[in-house]
Amino acid sequence: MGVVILDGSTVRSFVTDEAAFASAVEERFAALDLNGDGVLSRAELRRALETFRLFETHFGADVITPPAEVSALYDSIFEQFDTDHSGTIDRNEFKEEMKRIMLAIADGLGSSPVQMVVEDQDSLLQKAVDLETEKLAGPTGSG
Ligand SMILES: [Ca+2]
Repeated sequence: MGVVILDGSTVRSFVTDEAAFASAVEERFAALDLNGDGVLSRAELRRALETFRLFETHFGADVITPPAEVSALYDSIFEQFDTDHSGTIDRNEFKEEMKRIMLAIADGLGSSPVQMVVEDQDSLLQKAVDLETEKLAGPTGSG
């Protein structure tokens, strides 16, 4: 867990860097695909969302969301990912939806830098910051 400072343009330039974004999403997908069958099931997505601590962030730590409501939220998020309604999320669906989410985050951040707590070194926001740092370091920062 660490604190990163980023604004909308950090996130946006990460998402529009096709190669960097694709490889970060691919890594994320592989980590979430617990049984390695190449698609994400409802249970796998739910576990991922629990890891993101999405609801705590959105609703505040003090608010206890009723379990039925949480299940409904997980279901509705799953439906957003599963655009062809096959009952599973494939790599492409995952990538497209993550792109949409990241761009929504970018819009929300706007141009004023904010501090965010990143729970997980592998998070996409952390990768966005890493990429920007690399770019600022310039071509001399080969690695
Ligand atoms: Ca799977």
